[in-house]
Amino acid sequence: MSQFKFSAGPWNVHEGGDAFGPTVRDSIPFEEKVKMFAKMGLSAVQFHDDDAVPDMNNMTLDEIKEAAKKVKALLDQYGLVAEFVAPRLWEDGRTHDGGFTSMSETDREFAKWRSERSIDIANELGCDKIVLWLAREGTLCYESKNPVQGVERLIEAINGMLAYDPAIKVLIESKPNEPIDRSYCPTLGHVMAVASKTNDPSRVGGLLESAHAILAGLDPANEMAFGLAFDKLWGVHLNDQNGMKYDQDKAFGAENLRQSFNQVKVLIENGYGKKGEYIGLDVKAMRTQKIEDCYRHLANSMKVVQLMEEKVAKFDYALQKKLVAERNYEALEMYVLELLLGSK
Ligand code: GLO
Ligand code: MG
Repeated sequence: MSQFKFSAGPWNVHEGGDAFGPTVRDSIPFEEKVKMFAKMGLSAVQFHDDDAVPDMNNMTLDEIKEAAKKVKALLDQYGLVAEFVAPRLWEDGRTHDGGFTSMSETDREFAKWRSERSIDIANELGCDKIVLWLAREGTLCYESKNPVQGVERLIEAINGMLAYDPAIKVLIESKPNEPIDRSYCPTLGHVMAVASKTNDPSRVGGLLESAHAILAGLDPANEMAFGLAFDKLWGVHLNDQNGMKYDQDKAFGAENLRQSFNQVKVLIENGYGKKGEYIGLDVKAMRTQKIEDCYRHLANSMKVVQLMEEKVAKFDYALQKKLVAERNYEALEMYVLELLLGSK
């Protein structure tokens, strides 16, 4: 049994299409996924606004709320809750150049509209967290935007959301690149800085995804620690990533067990989860995977978290203290490796 509660999004069970080839698995209806999430022991579902209300651009506010209510009833039926809602600001024609930082005023208006509707949807789903994965907020062509104005526009957009709903919390999910080349919020440090400049910093925090830290050349556990030090790590997306290449969303621990151990360790040591935070899994099955095994990456990730929890419970803090006093870090490192390899 894990001490954590887990969440995942419907996009984590996907059809396997990539930039170079079509889908390889049939789509699974949303309700089927939710049912399976509950069966697997997940506690919450993460949503993009249009995962909850697919045709929202063509609906009135009342229609959007009505549709979201139905999704809430479905969650209730399976004993699940919504963790967050994220406005999808990267697919629509009006977000080609980013939403909040687009050079077009009409596009920025659309982004504002979508984020306010995301808040309405979150309220209907009974959650108070909005996640901003700023997919296209940055530049493909450096000279196309004024980078200072870009950051200011981002802060202005967040201020708008905070003013729209006095209870909502905004979590920025840092990512250095992909699909954008130069992102305005590449690391959790940037997220903390942006949060501090908003009108209500107490309601703006961060979500750290392991792969995004690795893409920035950083250690995910250290990025989490940075957010924890500010009391602003309000969400995580555990997964794994083989180096600084395209975003892979591999099962947690599949590439780097020591880094995975240290992520679980820093979360446990700092009481992550005690205020209701979830371990979000932002993992994708490999394209090779057949449909009958397309939830396996989620189950494997949960299992690795649990196995790492056991390793953390076994961690010999007295030995660590002694070896640190001796400055014998070779011995400490070897101890960690042996712990992970099962010989300690
Ligand atoms: C992509 C992101 C993405 C977000 C999701 C929620 O790189 O990790 O999956 O987490 O859209 O905002
Ligand atoms: Mg993510």
